[in-house]
Amino acid sequence: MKPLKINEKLDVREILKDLENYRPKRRGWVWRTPVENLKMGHFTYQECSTPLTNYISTPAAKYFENIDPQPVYTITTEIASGRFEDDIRRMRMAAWHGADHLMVIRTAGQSHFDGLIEGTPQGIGGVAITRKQVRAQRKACDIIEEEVGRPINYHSYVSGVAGPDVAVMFAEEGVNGAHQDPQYNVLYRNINVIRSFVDAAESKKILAWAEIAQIDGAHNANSTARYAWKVMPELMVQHGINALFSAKVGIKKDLICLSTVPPTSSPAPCMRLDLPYAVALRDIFSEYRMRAQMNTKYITSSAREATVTHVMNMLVSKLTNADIQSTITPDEGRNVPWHAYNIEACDTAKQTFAGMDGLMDMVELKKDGSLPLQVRELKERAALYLEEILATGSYPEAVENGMFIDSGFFPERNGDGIGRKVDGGIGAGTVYERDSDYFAPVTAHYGYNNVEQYDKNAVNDPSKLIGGCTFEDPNKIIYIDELDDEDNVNVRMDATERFRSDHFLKPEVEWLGDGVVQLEMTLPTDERTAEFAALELARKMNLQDPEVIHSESLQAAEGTRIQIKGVLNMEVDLSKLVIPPVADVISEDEITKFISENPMKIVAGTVGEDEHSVGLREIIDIKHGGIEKYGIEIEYLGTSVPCEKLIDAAIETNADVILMSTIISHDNIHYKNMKKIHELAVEKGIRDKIIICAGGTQVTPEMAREQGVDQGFGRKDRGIHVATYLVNKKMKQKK
Ligand code: Z98
Repeated sequence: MKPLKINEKLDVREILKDLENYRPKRRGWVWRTPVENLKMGHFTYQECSTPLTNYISTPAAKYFENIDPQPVYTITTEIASGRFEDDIRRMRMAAWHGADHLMVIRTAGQSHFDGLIEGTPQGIGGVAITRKQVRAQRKACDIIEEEVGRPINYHSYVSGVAGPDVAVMFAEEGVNGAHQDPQYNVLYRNINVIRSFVDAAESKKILAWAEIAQIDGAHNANSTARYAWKVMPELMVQHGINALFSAKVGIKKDLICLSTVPPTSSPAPCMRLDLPYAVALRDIFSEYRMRAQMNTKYITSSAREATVTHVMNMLVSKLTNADIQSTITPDEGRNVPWHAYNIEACDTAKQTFAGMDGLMDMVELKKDGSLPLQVRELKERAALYLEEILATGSYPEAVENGMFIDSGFFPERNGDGIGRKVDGGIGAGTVYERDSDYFAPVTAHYGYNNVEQYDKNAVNDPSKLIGGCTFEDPNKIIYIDELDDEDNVNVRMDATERFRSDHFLKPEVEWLGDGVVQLEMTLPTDERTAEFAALELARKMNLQDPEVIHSESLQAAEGTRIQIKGVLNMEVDLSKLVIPPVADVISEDEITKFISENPMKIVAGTVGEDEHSVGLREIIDIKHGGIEKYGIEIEYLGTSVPCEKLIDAAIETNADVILMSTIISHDNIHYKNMKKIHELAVEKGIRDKIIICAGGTQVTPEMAREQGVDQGFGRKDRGIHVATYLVNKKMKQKK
């Protein structure tokens, strides 16, 4: 595929073209490359990774030469709106904002599928994992990573009864990361425990071969248990079971990632509980990697609160050096996983870690006091938990006894654990012993495979007997394009084709042309009244299907903050849209340089009977970006300065510019004074030499020029606009 052009939309149809023959560029997970003492702008970073070639930095970067320091940690975002074709576009946005781990996963229960499905059906709240979608997205990642200049890890999950089939497909299609944890199947999807563990052995063997990084599912206990902070000992055991299982099957330890979430959130005293837990995990599992995520349980519809929680969680990540930082939960938890929130959360992570660069050089976790004591206590409780599993007999029996997700702080028990029968659940009784002549000529197959009888030399390479399986020879992969004539990407894209060109524009939050907009309003009433009033207002604004997505009381009677969403069924015809030219602004450096080479003197004052000096002072004064910061010399004459005095002062000081300000506008006095100053300058013979500028809230540039002054500046203009104008004008005069 052709490289992407920065200012051109990614062409999803191009991605879909000839997909049948597309082969991923590479296999395996890629960690970021740390760079020590990385110089960026005015600063040297201690804990950053290779910078991107193309990026969008956080908004305040404009004050720091637009640098975009990339943390050493992998940044994850989950993109699964249900339409993979729109997710591809969001993947590009996320990569530009610093995400290099793109997950297609949500809470929608995709692991309820019993087999591999094909085509591009639209998922509900998540994407059904099919080969076509995976291949199209990996292909998109292959070109997006070229554009941003950093490898992108593409991720989904190997869970459910179809886990091993999905694992094979992932290995074939160059997927780089996957959730895999048999305990997830057992506890949350009620899949038979024996079946889950047997399937997991097969899946993990394949993940190992394809060097796919694995994330476990232990954290789900935190979002499921009634008191999430009480399941910490159990969670350490869950991590242990999955991590050791994976290592024994052959996954490299640096690709085995524990999925951790902080067990509490403020207003709980979260640091006091979350930090010891994170430290205990890092201690016990020091050979493995950590994927830190937020706890969905505590995410409400407040974006502000979610962001604060996210940042506090990242402090824990920083203090305990988590390798992967997930950013999904602020929007996943709020149930508004839209483009903007995805990107916002990536920025939150990037901003936070850049800001915390070098922190560990200055602070360290205490080796005495409550922290190590709590860490030790958690480890002891976890060890006791393991002992009880052994005493019960086995893991399946412990599950049957409801030991897991019990919200007692072990060894305390609350009796509310999830119990699963050893011979119950989906797929029970479907595990069979291999026959004595069983043989599967495939690569990375778990367990004894009886190959000797066919060829002793093929013991470690059974697929040699058939000239390679799909792992060695991708041409053997059977690619099925679409199965459903109606629910497929072609039909969906045809329906929105109008918005794919540059001609028509409609707002979107997640799907092209979805028309959804979000509105924010404050209503001076109680919460319930406000919600219904807001819906009524939304209907008056012609929004279809309005819904309140957030409401927050400011005070029971005085006010409620409301966020609503709705569909705005309107579009803009871009061919008819009149866009005024961009106001030309010269860079601050250029202005400063020009002024240092061509000193400029200004006389300034408010004219006539006008005491309103604030506007003029703001244009002049350095604090808010006024023009004196460029080295322009200013003689401020004060307020209510007669027009004659401004002209005389300009002559006396040999000024280049008169800056007159006028707020009062009754009887058009502001324009009359402009005319007067212009005429006085003509009369005194200085009009050719002097630039006259007039500013004020009621000034429109055109009308000002009509009075004879050189330029007018209105409500929106700032120092930079005035300085740009003056420098441009002087440059022209010099020519
Ligand atoms: C996360 N944002 O962990 P279904 N397998 C495992 C999981 O943890 C998950 C799934 C499958 C969270 C998402 N995790 C929660 C081990 C989900 C999801 O189809 O929804 O069951 O698969 O990144």
